[in-house]
Amino acid sequence: MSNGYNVAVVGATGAVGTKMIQMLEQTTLPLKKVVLLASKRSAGKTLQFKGETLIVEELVPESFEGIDLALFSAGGGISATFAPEAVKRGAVVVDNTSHFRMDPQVPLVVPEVNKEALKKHKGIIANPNCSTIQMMVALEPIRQKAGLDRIIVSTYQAVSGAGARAVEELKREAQDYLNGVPASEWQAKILPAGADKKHYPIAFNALPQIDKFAEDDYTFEEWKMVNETKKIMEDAAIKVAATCVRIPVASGHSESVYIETKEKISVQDVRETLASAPGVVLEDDPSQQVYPQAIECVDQKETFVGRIRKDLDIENGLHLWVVSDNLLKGAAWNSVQIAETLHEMDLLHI
Ligand code: NAP
Ligand code: 3JN
Repeated sequence: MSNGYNVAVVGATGAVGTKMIQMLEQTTLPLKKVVLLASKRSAGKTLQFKGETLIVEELVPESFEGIDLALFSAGGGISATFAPEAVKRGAVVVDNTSHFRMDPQVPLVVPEVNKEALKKHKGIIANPNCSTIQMMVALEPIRQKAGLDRIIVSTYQAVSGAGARAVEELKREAQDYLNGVPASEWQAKILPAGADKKHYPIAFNALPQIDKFAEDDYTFEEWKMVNETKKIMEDAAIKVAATCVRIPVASGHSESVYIETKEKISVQDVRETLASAPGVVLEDDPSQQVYPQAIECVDQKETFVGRIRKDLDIENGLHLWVVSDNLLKGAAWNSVQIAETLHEMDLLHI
């Protein structure tokens, strides 16, 4: 970097990419140039950056000539092909897809939790899955205090996690409902998983399937939460199980998280710990009906935690409600925050 970084956004027209642009507008990183990349379909479209009109370019390997930092969110296949091309040309890649997440050579980073892992990067850094990120931000401070033996999480995930077309699908179905069209006539094409055989309505529904089914009747989204948690926390022994559910919310993932700590910790201690934890906003006052809500976390960078209470039967068991903007902390903000952290640690180079 001479007088600012040249940054490429891959997948700039997508649900995550457009938020990446917003986060770059607010970043503390010194920027020289921002290059917006997408498929041939979107080449020539224009997008605004800090009041300037930028033209979207078609992604090709040469797009990365002179680029210092490349933020990828155009799907795993695109990252597999083009992230190495970017690194070859001297760029550091922060990848939002699952493609490199479990690669032992690639740090998987939530800055509030494991920024030290960045020191080992070899050009590519992986951004975890959105559902994992917010859970890590909420649980790491508790783990530091009392250890963590077990996590059982049920997610309530917003449709924007499945991309811009899924949001359109929710809006279309909601409009059909208001127009009196019976649900059997709605045209579900994307959810629960674009690549799967069957599609079901999401409006006024809850779908206990995110991504396709993998081993043991868990979905890939559920396995991501299990495997990524173990990698980020560097604890292969931690017990994790997840049930991931799509609900008709546009943005903001909510999670019901049950944990068993290794040591006893009071609810008051958990509240105090979380009140001062990085990236966490404590919203927990049942007497005043105060708790985190998806609608209120939209466009916020923090992770909101409430409904903290003891399990009724298990001595070291606790329940929490964890909410965050899936497109910001779950994706675009975590990526830009990784880049800012790399810069602060003088690691934004290969
Ligand atoms: P989206 O709204 O469907 O956007 C997809 C983006 O990828 C668009 O900009 C699209 O450009 C671009 N793209 C598609 N094919 C391309 C190609 N052949 N070459 C270049 N660009 C191409 O999807 P999204 O929700 O933003 O998600 C994108 C990816 O981000 C996902 O596949 C996933 O891997 C990752 N993601 C991660 C998280 C997380 O949990 N951290 C959350 C959501 C998504 P066009 O306009 O040209 O089609
Ligand atoms: O569905 C959600 O709420 C999060 C989706 C994330 C996602 C969507 C498509 C492909 C991912 C991801 O980040 O794990 C991927 C992927 O890259 O595998």
